[in-house]
Amino acid sequence: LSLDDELERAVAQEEFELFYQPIVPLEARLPIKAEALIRWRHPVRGLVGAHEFINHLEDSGLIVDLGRWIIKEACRQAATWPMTNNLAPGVCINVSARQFRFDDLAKTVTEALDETGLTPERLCIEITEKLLMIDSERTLCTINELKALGVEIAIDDFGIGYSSLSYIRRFKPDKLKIDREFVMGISNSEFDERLLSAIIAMGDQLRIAIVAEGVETLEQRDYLKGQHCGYIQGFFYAKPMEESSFRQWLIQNG
Ligand code: G
Ligand code: G
Ligand code: MN
Ligand code: NA
Repeated sequence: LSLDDELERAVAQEEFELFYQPIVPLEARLPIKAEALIRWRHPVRGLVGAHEFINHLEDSGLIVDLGRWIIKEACRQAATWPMTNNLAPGVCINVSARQFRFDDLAKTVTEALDETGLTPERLCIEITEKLLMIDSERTLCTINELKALGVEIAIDDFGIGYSSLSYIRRFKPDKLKIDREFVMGISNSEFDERLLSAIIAMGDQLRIAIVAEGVETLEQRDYLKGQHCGYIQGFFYAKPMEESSFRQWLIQNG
């Protein structure tokens, strides 16, 4: 069986599940968030990471139907998470170009919120800069519909590849997720540190929350905290984990 055939079978057999990685605020008055990351429980190969199949799901178009399931499943699970610090945790969902093009995302999201009772400000949709480059008229329209629902928009992998300030100007995201590549410069490159600090200052001026990704060390965490970065995500706090473990994590770390 080819990978594409296997994936089609896997969608039919519902072999996918969502893992969650904490996104931790560096200020107490902000809620904890979690990024939903898809995993494939393969009957023989075991747990398979998204990087091994996400492009195939995109190219074959399977991501459209599965994407609707991802949005509903993430909202359904997030709606049941316990409060931490009297704040309700939020959930961030990756959405790919094909979903923007071939699904009515505003409708899918509206249904998911209605069915699960999750309030819109607890949901964040992550998009990549690459998506913003293509089909930009339609993308802008969908993003504005999502914003009108009260859902947050984040630009993922910010800074690598396709960054342009015109995207920030045009799409006015609520959040920027700075790619790990920049975080890795902390303690190694003074230039990279200044660049990070400049991005954080820009976010502050524009009222755009900054999330630093791929934070692995105490030095990185401390630097980002010192610069008043809004949120950090990475192995320093936790790896992506199954939903029941994330629920435990919330209770222990909230
Ligand atoms: O979790 P992992 O490191 O395997 O993720 C690899 C890539 O797959 C990341 O770029 C991530 O954004 C993407 N990805 C993970 N889960 C999802 C998902 O549910 N939907 C989409 N569209 N992409 C995802
Ligand atoms: O492209 P995107 O940012 O959506 O990819 C998220 C993926 O990055 C997660 O699936 C996770 O496996 C990976 N990731 C998260 N935190 C870390 C980290 O601290 N270090 C490394 N190397 N990878 C990370
Ligand atoms: Mn992401
Ligand atoms: Na990213």
